[in-house]
Amino acid sequence: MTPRPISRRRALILGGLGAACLAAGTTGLLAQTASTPGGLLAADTTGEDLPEPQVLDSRDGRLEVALTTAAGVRLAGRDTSALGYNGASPGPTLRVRPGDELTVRLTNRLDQPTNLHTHGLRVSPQANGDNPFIRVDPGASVDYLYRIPADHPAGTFWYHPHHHGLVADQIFGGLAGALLVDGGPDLPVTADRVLLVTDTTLDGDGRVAPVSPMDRMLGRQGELVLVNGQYRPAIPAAPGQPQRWRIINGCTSRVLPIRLAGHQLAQIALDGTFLPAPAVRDRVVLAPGNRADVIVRPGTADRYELTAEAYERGRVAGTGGMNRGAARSEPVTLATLIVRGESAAAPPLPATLPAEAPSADPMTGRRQIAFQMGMGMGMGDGGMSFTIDGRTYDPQRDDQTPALGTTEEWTIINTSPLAHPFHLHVWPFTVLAHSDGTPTTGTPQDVVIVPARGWVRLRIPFTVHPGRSVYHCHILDHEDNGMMATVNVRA
Ligand SMILES: [Cu+2]
Repeated sequence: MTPRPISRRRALILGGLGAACLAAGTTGLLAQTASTPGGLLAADTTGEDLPEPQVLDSRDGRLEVALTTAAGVRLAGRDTSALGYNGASPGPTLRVRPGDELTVRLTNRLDQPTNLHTHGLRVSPQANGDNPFIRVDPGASVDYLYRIPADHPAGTFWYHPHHHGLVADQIFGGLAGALLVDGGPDLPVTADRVLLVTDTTLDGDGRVAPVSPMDRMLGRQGELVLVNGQYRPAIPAAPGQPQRWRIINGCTSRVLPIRLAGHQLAQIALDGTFLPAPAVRDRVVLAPGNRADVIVRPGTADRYELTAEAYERGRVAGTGGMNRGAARSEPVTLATLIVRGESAAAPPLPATLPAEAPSADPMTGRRQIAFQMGMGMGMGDGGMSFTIDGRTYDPQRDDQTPALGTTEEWTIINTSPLAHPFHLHVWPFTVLAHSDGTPTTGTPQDVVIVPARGWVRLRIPFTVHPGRSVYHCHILDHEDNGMMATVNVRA
């Protein structure tokens, strides 16, 4: 069977932002990009091979990296004024090993503050570690130092800005990169690929389109869904030669229910830690921030679409036409698997994987935490407030103060009509139960969807890394609007 060629000249109409698209907010980024939304984008790169971001590898226990944030990157095959690290979106892939020291000199060439979060890494939040309270002003540089513990799991993580109020704008603008911890078992694969999925909306001049108050309320979803900065790339493969795909949901608000036509996905890891055994699934659902490592075992020569199915996070039924809308994403094609060659059988999947043993420590504390949305004048965008336990984010306030060495059970309650993904920095959790009956993995993760008007129950070991950090909704528009709080783990 001969693979069908993919059209490189498929034109894509991007438009329909409409007159309601107001330049919300007053940030420099928005001021810079607020003009003529919509327009025609010729996506003539459709079918280009999946590009791999530059890889920066640690050597002799160290990786020293300089990352500069600036506008001006190639995205979807064209020159844009979107944002990148070292001139690229995504930024370079950082590869470290357990026990390494990673230093990052972050230089800010944006016209607004930024900083850096190493999403999922189990490293100290103190000083110049994974500290979300650090602010890097325009023109300034900050040196981060991350000491990767010797027992850190080998897996897939990512980095992105975390300056409160600008997180959604900057990730939607293009700032994200993969961060891999090497090690783990030898897997029967012939390729190991990063698939960092982001979404954004570009206008006809290659500028990131402004975002409406409604988009900020529901959580913005870009019209272009990119993999490693490319629009609908091709992923080459040979029959029976398995590949490891490290799929990272770097979208600002979009949930990705991922499916590969004609194939099942053998999930081997979630959020950077291995499952006990490959879980063979028809689809894998990733909230913003989640990662899944899967083994793909290519079938006979043909082309197969990798898609994200439709997903609805809920609906807001406001009064008088205000604040009413569905937080829904339509199905999109992410990439196409192009299989060429003679049919061949794939080697068997590994029977077991080095999953972490579940924590057996006794539960020493219980907390309830409520994600809430409410109507109120002057509160957030569209008159909607986004709170945790009735309060918006205050970096000065300690909201939770567990003691170092304890293990706690947290029940996250969602009183709102939208699902919100809960994310806790530094301290991964295992999910004990979901109100909607979603099966649990028994392994640690760092983002979990809290169903609309539902709850999740988590077990969180605070057994390493004293210090202050944050938990928040990973619909980053909600986080920027106040749906974030602090945790101070006291030594
Ligand atoms: Cu949310």
